[in-house]
Amino acid sequence: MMKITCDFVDIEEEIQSSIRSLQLDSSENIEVEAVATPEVVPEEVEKPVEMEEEQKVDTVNAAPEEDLHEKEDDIKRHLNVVFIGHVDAGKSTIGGQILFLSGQVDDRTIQKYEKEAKDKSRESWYMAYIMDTNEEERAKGKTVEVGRAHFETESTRFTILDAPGHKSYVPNMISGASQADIGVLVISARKGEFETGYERGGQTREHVLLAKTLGVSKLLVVVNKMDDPTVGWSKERYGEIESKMTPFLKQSGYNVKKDVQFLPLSGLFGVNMKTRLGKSVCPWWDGPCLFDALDAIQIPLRDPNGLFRMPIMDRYKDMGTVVMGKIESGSAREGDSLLVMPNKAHVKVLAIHCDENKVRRAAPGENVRIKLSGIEEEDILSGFVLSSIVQPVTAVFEFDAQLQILELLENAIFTPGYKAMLHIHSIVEECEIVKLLHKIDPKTKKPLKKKVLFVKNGAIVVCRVQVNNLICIEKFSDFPQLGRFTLRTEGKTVAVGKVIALSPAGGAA
Ligand SMILES: Nc1nc2c(ncn2[C@@H]2O[C@H](COP(=O)(O)OP(=O)(O)OP(=O)(O)O)[C@@H](O)[C@H]2O)c(=O)[nH]1
Ligand SMILES: [Mg+2]
Repeated sequence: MMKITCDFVDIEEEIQSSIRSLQLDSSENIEVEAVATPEVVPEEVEKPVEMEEEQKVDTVNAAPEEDLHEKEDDIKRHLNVVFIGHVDAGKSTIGGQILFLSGQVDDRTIQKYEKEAKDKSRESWYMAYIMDTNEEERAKGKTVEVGRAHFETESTRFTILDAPGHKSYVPNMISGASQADIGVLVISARKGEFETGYERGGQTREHVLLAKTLGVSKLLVVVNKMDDPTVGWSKERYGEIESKMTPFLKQSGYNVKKDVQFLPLSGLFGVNMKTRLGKSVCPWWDGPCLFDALDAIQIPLRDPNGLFRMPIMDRYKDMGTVVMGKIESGSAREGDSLLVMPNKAHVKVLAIHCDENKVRRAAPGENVRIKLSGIEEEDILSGFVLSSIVQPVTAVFEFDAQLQILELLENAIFTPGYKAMLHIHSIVEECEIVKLLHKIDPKTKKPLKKKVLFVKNGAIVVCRVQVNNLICIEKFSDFPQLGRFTLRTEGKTVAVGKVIALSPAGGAA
């Protein structure tokens, strides 16, 4: 039987430490208004996990061995990379520069953007305009919606997800991070900017914590704006940022030696991006450039023969019904019969698109568009799951979860009756905590016998969660990508958790 591996072994341990550090700044008031993201909502993440889970063999969707080998030979690996970090750190600029350096944007377009940026008194934003495509984003110089683009290195096809850094758009950032395999954490080295990003009110910490929780297993920490006059490619400034970030990354659950790599960069001028830094610019840097570092990142292979699961992020009509999302488990092929859950609609796969290319098959981890027959677009909502017919995804109104409380709003008490927004794969749904079952000792990880009436910040608690609409989720131990979630209240992430038991609608718990 195939095994998959994943690194979300011990959520409580990982999160515990990150919380401690977040609590250092307990006054860090991360206010976030929920931004209307009706269609593009958090999706879950493919995950490399150290925990070994047995995957059930999907007899309906399992592709013949030779078929999939043939596929592995003929295409490059694919990785989704999310750009995260505090507002104005340079995420969109780096994204735009990547597209420019990979030949996808020509000089004339850049000149057009330079003019447009100048007209808006945002001269230095022209590179960001490649990623920030809507009027509001360009006028304010802030990403709102997660930007999406593609590029290739020697070994890998990358989908870039350019997340917004502004605190108002954290739900969109969650959406981007939850689709990603790896992250590029962008930090501005400019005097004062690193400090505001890192310290209270900054999004650097919240983004790191969310990324880890959402399954972003590897991070490249890009120290950007090294060209800035306040920095001048200073080794000391770079070292200061690395030494301040390292303990925090450790506390957030990242294995800094194995999973994190730092590198200096100038996104605006494209330095240390496609080619290595010249000694004349920066004599002290011996490491790789961004493209090489991205190319070298290894994440565990996914099992293409697992049960099929694809949370639906969006859908539209295009001479048929097309659904968009990331395949979290199994593979899809033209002609497959699948189920749209929870409405149990039998559908057939008519066509599959990866990026702009039509493909016959798509493997786990791919972001795809799938054309279906047997269902109308209006019968699908984002958050529905395209699933194998054999052992389809579970639809529930209620589930048990192990929760790590991060930081509740002031005066809030976490008791039965507590309401929050549940973000789990592409679902955003109001939920209520209906029962606190027991607490878990953070040290021994053992359940505590004492009856629990309420819990405080930092507690680990097993509780029952209820939602008003049927949702399709899985136990974390079966499909980590469909079983890990965040709870948010008034725009603030208050808890992270994993699903440990499901009460299937209409069935026994
Ligand atoms: N000097 C210098 N400025 C940079 C660099 N990268 C980005 N900037 C500037 O930083 C500002 C913000 O850049 P963006 O790319 O919009 O930043 P962002 O991280 O995408 O910001 P949000 O989307 O709002 O979170 C712009 O004025 C950029 O020109 C760099 O490497 N050097
Ligand atoms: Mg941006």
